[in-house]
Amino acid sequence: MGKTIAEKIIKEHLISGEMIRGEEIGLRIDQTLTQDATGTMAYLELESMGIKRVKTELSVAYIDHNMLQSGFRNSDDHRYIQTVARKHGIYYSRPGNGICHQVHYERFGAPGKTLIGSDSHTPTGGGLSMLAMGAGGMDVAVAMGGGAYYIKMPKIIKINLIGSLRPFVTAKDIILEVLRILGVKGGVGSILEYSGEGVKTLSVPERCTITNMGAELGATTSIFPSDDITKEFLRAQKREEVHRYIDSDDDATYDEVYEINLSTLEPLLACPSSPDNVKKVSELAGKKVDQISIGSCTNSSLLDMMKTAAILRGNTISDSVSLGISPGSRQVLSMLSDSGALGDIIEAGARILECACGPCIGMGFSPNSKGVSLRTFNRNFLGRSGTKDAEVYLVSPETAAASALRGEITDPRSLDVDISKIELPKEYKINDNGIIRPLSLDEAEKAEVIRGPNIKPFPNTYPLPDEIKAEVILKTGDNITTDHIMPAGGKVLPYRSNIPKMSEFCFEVIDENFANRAKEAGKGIIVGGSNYGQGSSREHAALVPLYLGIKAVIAKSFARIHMANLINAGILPLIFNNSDDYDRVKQGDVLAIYGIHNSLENDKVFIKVVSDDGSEWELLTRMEISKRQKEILLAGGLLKYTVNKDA
Ligand code: MIC
Ligand code: SF4
Repeated sequence: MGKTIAEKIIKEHLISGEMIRGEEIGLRIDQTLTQDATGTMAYLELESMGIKRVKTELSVAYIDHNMLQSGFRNSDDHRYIQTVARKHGIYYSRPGNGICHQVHYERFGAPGKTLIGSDSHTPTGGGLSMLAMGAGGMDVAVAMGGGAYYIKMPKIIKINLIGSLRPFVTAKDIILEVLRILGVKGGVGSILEYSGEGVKTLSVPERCTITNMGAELGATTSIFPSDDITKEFLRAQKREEVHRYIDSDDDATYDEVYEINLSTLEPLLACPSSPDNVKKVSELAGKKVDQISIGSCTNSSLLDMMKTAAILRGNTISDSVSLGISPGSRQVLSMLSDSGALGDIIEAGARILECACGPCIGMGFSPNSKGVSLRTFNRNFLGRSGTKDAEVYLVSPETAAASALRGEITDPRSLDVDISKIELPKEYKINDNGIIRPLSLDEAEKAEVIRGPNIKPFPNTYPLPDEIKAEVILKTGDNITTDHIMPAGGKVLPYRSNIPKMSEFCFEVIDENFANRAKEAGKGIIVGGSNYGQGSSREHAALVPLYLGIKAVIAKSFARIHMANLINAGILPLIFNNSDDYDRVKQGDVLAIYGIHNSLENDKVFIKVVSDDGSEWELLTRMEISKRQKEILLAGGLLKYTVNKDA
């Protein structure tokens, strides 16, 4: 039987399990990446597992998230990552070299390879036909040590692209259209595979915009074929030798198929505060805008920046807006500068920010109170920008630049400028001196790993008990993101290596007293709605609740990476057997989860619920976890499981 692109790559890397939808499979991982905000934990975990040298073909540690370096904390963390990386055989991309996903597809990605990264937007590499997935730091550490990465064999959804984009309609509008159709839960348990004639009209950076934001569908990953366009991109990056052709077979079968006609698409935007709240730009045209930010791993490629520059050229931005631009990599910035396009952007009145995540993760450039901010990013979750009452819209660079000129949401098709001739360069400027190579084995032996005082040991994990009796400390609604659980931003990010300090901010955006209540109770349970834990891969969203005594999370459904992170931290994830029971459980109820060890046999878990009026009832929940994950829980988390297994 014919195979899809993803099935071909999975087959080549299959270590355990069968390629049957929903079954757990183990994959050999060729490449890993980490970024600094999740990296310190990942490397502490790598060291605790006793891994001396990485066993992957390539591992890279990027510094791109936490770049403010106010005080010693960030700098200490960067120095720790640099020294631990070099000693363990890992490349180190220095601060300023660019955003991990952008640099990775420019300089390291290769068609047909598997990549996991401690960042949920790792699927960006799918634009280069990699099987690239976001994972928790512990899973990345295990993969660096040569261990497999486990996922449930996903469904494969085909997105058939027909026609070609009209001027000022972009790759961002394609992925916003997919989000409009499928929603933020629509990709859960699936890989999205792009095919059709329309694919041939999209360059690698445009494909990467689409695969990047596939993360917002909850998808395991997204992938494009590897074709002549991929080859040409790699040639221009002087890396043609890593190219190979990969496409689906004609008789490949898909679980679902959607068709998008590129010729009829219009500029779109995602309204506050969810990436699937998609409308046409024309519907909101004229709305006053306070701030505009162009960048992030979704839209910071040279192509995005050149188009932005062409729209801004010879103009001045509106008095009422502040425009910030963060090129995705040093290669992009340097080429913008060489071509003169950077001058056009500066002359128009934009602020040039660092080649880093910056405003996307709330590291500065927060909007004013109740401000309207247009961002070319991938997430507009509540509070993520750093201003809780701001209205954040997600748009293409073209829409952003047009709106910056007028000071209001503007359909770029109304501009009197032609940007259709802007193309990718025939040769990129290659200078890899922002990447520091690992030490040789001999040198590594003697090299010291330098740790600053900000790095605190991570919390203790506990073997799964047979009974848990605890209060519901928090009940949340649907679609709770990891930004709700463990906010990021300039205030909290410096403590990513310090779980006790981070715990003060847990759930702060929706419930300021959560951390205190949890600490007072000593142990607790969280009840969530559907798609609990969507968004980032940050394992802090599990490690901090663990530190605060959370023993179990009961939800209608979980996001993939977060559920794995809970298990890796030794927290029991349970699913309501009947979603209506969610309404009956109240915050403050005391739950007795009993017979847990026996429940591991049949996956049914019974809970006695005692409400504050003294009434009692029985709640049925279930586990949707593999045999291996049960063993991880019994061992007290992935770290202990791995160390015990290798002992
Ligand atoms: C994000 O976009 O939310 C982040 C910040 O890149 C996270 C990683 C993190 O929390 O450090 C992600 O997407 O996984
Ligand atoms: Fe960085 Fe934003 Fe991309 Fe996350 S989504 S990796 S914060 S640019």
